[in-house]
Amino acid sequence: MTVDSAVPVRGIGSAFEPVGTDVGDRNVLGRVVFSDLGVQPAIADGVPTVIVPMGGGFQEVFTSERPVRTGVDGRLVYAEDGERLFCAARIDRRGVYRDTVRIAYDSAFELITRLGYPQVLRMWNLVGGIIDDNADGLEIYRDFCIGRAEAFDTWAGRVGRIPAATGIGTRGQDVYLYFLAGTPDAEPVHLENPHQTPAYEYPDEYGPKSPSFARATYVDGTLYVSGTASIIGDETVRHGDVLGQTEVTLANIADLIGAENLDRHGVSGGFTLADLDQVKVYVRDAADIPLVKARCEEAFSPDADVVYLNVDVCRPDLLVEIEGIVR
Ligand code: 3EB
Repeated sequence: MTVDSAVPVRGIGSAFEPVGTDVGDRNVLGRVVFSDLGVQPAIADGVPTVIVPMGGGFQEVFTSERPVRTGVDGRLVYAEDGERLFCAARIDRRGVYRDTVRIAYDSAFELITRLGYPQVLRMWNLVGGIIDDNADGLEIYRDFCIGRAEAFDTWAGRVGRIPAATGIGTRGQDVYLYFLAGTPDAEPVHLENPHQTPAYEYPDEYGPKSPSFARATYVDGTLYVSGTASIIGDETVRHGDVLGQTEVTLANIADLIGAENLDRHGVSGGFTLADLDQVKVYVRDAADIPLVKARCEEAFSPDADVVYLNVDVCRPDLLVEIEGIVR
């Protein structure tokens, strides 16, 4: 695990580092601490800080080359550098999430448009009890997706298009949301995977409203790879086979970030799994982690930051999900 963040010439740097690593003289836009208990996002040591109940024992920091200004707006905490912004919120545990999720997303979109960062670049949605039922007997992930989709519908044309995201379980309750945004000139390119149905077009057998995310977003010379799972078309494949699911997931990412797919989206270059960094591997069953880890270590660079988190994935039949960043 490295403590020096890779900061691109423009855009947002990010790194995994030990919990409590000093901010030092870095310009930190945000800090996400992967811990045992979650805490309402707040400004701590001058930095928007979210503590999420996912285990892990590391922190993810987002940095800028420019001075940052932090703020609190209602339940949102944020920091901005004039070009890019980090924002976080928590939605407390409740019987039904849709209205509160919509309101949280509405508040976030209102904030970023008011501050001049309407381009949404990368979002993380950490959903406690993700595959449990809500008070109405609807799966909490599906409940969550309704509110999120309603907010994106409301703001269509005023905020940028739906970006890369992660939707994943936690070890707690509550929903944590954090995201990166940019000024109008950011020009993100949102990518799809030809082997996977776009999530926003999933049929309603997976829920009343389709999930709102792209498979990856390319911006500032950085490729943000969404949480990726063992899904071909819209169907989970390799049921009950964690190694098989890991294989399909890695193949999905390889196809997504390879030259052929980037070219299809007008992005030059092409990457392999060995180029992936700041990788999070989410594994449903703790006992599967050694097996998944052994396969991932073959695929990823020995220099990559890779963490393994034991949490539920957004479909009961998904055993593993993987995200990362390529610079
Ligand atoms: C999938 O491909 C797996 O709802 O934000 C991956 C990434 C998944 C993001 C989200 C869900 C989300 O459908 C699940």
